[in-house]
Amino acid sequence: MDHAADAHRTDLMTITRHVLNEQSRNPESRGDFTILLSHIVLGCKFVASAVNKAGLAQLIGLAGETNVQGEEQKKLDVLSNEVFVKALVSSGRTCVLVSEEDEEATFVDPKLRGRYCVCFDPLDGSSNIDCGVSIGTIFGIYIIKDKDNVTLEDVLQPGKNMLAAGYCMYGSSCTLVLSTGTGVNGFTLDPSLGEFILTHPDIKIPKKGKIYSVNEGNAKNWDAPVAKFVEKCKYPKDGSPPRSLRYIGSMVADVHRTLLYGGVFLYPADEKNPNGKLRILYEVFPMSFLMEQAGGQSFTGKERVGFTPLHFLYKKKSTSAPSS
Ligand code: AHM
Ligand code: MG
Repeated sequence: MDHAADAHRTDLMTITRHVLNEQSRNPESRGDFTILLSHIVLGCKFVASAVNKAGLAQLIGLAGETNVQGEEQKKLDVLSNEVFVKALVSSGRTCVLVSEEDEEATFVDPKLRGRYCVCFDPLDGSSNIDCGVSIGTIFGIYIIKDKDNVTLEDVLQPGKNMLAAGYCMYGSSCTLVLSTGTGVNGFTLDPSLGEFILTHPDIKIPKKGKIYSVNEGNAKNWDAPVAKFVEKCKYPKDGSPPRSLRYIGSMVADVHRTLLYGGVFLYPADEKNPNGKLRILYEVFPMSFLMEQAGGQSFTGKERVGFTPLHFLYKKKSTSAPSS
């Protein structure tokens, strides 16, 4: 038996240990964030396991379909949403949740409320679910000033106010990438331990990248500056070699590759989607937070993403949370 190797494995930096270490540097910390994160991690493990079994368990396909036993099937994204909502509510650390799967925000029962607002896409990359291509969960976390009087206005904060963000990619390995505002770290799920282990400490996006990533099928609807930029990627005029095109169509996977290999990922606004296709609260803000924390940049085309005001999402009639 290789005792040296075993001893090495007992010194693994798990995600919980990592967050506890970060927490111990802040004397005011009460451990709430660590508890919240452990519930997010549980959700990710649950979804990772469901994604792995999807083909076998016939979890793929349309919601509402029945399986051979006559049981109603839940589509993976519906199941993932339920998993995260339950995990986040039961953490006792959230007061409001915004999910891509739910039309309305979920205001947590006053008895179970904590200080955090979590905006998330439980399973992004829906077009890739049924063919086994990488998909992922994206989340962004805000702190709410007054948890007992939380309203929708509290949720519609610009990305620069975000406290932490991350994603979990369910691909050839399951990788959770997290930033709490002091850099970006990547953790890979060790299935034999059931733990996320720090495998990518302090991720920095390479200064130069050779890849551009965009759905070029939309090119006919792009505006002139976007079309010109992509043209330059393919036909550079400065003598540099053309860039390679890589596009998965799962934002988590495309952003993950961009973080590790460098380059640019874009989903430009076009005639069909004047505000772009990606959802700002639970897709664009968290990913931009991570990009900037890794030394990269993120723009809407007009300004830094984190400074985008959310007035266009704000309906005058604000919905109040039920209070205690
Ligand atoms: P979804 O939330 O319905 O899964 O859509 C979001 C996804 C992103 O992951 C990805 O970047 C984009 O949609 C791909 O869109 P398209 O298929 O138009 O290229
Ligand atoms: Mg999505």
